[in-house]
Amino acid sequence: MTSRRDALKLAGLSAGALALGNGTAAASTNTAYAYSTSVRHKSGRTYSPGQPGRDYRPVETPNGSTLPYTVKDGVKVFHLVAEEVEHEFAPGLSGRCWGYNGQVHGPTIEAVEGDRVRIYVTNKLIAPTTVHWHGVILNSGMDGVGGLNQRSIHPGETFVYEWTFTQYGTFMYHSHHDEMTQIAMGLMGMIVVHPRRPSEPLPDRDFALMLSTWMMRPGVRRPDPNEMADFNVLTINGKAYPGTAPLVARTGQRVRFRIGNLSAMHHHPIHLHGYAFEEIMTDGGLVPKSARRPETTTLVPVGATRTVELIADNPGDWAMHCHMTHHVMNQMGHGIPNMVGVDPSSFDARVASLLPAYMTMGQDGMGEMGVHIESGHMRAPENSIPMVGAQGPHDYITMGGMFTIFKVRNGISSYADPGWYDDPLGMARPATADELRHDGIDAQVGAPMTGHGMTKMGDDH
Ligand SMILES: [Cu+2]
Repeated sequence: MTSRRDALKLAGLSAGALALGNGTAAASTNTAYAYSTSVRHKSGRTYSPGQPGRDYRPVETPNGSTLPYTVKDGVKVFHLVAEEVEHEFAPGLSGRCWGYNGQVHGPTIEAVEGDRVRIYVTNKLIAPTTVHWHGVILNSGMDGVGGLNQRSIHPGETFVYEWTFTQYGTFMYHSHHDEMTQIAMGLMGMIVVHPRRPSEPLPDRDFALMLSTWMMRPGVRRPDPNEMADFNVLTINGKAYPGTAPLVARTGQRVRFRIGNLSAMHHHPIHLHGYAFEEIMTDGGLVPKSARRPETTTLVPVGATRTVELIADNPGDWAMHCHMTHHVMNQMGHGIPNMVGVDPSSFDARVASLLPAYMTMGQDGMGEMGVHIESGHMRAPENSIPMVGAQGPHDYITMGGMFTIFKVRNGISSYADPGWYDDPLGMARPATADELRHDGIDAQVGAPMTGHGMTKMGDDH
């Protein structure tokens, strides 16, 4: 399909694009690819560009978007712009991050197996960068590792990458220059490639979810890339709960979650309530049917994607979250002493003479902190969301971070947030005296709830 003339045209295009940048040195070294690759799939077939609706049902990126493209001479042309982005993690906390096309993280790149893609990358950052196409099998010169596969894209330059997708699945893209800084600042996104001839039933709802971790020191607007272990903002598609959009499906639909993880050092066991799902794909490819097993939690290691699927046959509001308990907290300080079971009243009274609004937090655990902060009893530093969750339909939801809600409803025609679920089958509630008597339950059993097991502050034991 690609003639010598087309190849020359490709070369001409890329040289033109490179000339847009500040540097011209790359032009002579990076145009060779146009001759060395063809528009043909590894099967030997040539495909026309995959079209949404005809060849695939588009994926949805909650709190994000899909990167638009144009088609030029049978090639899908995309443009990524790496730039600084003012990003809101959740109401009350925003930061100056790095992202693509005005977003943290970058938009999802979507294509179809056999598609030839050309991706321009413009660097509007203050530092050099590159883009690596994680999990995508392509020729070495397009792999995007700074120094190894190409020279870095300097500020102001536009580079061009081009290849044919010979596989399908869920992949990622991220900076591969000064990864420690640039990934910590947010330079990443998802890649979804649909099969040309699907061997699996097509999902009705298909969600792309990128997990990442940040250190946002209270009062500071820059994520801290130097942090190695202590991350206090944990996000799905760049959002910490209650900033995460709900995942909405209609009862009976086949639902797919494509979960990628580019955290600095944390693997995330993503747990879904109300369902067992099957892990059908990794970034390495399809899991053979005989190797799939039902799970309620899928461990998504750093630098990997896990794709799981279920039939949404259980209506309700279902928590979907990382099961690392500190990963469903917002901006918790981990350096504070353990206050559980400590009665701070005498200490509080003494401090109150100096600081009238002072309150020691944590004697009953951390659950009440978000309520105190939202109700104004406790003031949080500016631009911070310490321990904040959200008001739920029945009480305060004491979760933040890597938490979202899978909302399954009967007969809905819109995927807008349907509000809270009113369960017709009943809900947990206080037991009545009649019920306790009927079933022979002694509610007075056990340790008294106050005064026992509390340590007075200042005691040594
Ligand atoms: Cu986690």
